[in-house]
Amino acid sequence: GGPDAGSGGGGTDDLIVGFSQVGAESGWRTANTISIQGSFKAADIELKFSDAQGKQENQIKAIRSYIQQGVDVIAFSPVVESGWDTVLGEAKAAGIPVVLTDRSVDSTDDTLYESFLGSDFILEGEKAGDWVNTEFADATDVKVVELQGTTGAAPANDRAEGFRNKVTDPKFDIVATQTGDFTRAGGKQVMEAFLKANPKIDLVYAHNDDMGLGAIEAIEAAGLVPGKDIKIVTVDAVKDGMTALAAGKINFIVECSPLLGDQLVDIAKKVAAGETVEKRIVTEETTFDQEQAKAALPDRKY
Ligand code: GYE
Repeated sequence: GGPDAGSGGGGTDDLIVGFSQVGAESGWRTANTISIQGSFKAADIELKFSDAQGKQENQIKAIRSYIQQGVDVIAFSPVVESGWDTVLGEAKAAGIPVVLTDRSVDSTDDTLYESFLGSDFILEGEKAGDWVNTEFADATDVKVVELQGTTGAAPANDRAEGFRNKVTDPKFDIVATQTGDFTRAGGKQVMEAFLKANPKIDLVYAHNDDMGLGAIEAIEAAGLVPGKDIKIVTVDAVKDGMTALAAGKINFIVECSPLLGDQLVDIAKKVAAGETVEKRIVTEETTFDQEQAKAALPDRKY
């Protein structure tokens, strides 16, 4: 319905959007879910929401069920980058526009989706790397361990790549790298193993705050002081991460914003109306050192 269609004539209130979320692995994810659900509610648009519990097969099932139900728009945050062409082809054949939210897919056919809304994860890894270069400017031998995100996920692949784009000086030695699945428990467990296997660790690069927080527990349990004996740089800047940064246990955080809800509503309305949208919409983000975290913390909403 156009402007004169009257109520019930195909306005926003008739739209139905299906969203498949990754899971509830981190503070970031929880904030992202709250943002998306809140924004659709505020816009009075029906949102069908499903939690894939970290499994691609569950997301594929959810997308197929949204196609079957004939929703107007499908949005999802892909658990991993690969393996989406078939199901996205099915959505396309059904004439349902798809919006990638937060994470991307590695499909070479970009007609399979309308837009990708989310952060530049390579840039985030590069920002972490820039900080490392400055922080260790005078050091000669720096042993680094890396806690990677979920294997095959865009932010894990890209944050690893961005970091390596910058941390190129041969004085840096990435002695261990392993996935902690973006969870606090995973970060703790992997860090415990790293500490046992490596007599000297100078720096932890964790792909998200939660794994960094888990690493802090492991470091303290080993009788070492996080932020001093072992420095820590993470990505996200959720409240628990910022609290640890302000307390001196983390040294630097690269922000990744989970507040994608309002932009997603806007994109969903446009693609449902057949309007073209930007193929790539990048989230704006900053970085925080310990003093900046202290200043930002009182107003931090998530
Ligand atoms: O950094 C991490 C979450 O895809 C950007 O997923 C997101 C990442 C975020 O589990 O905490």
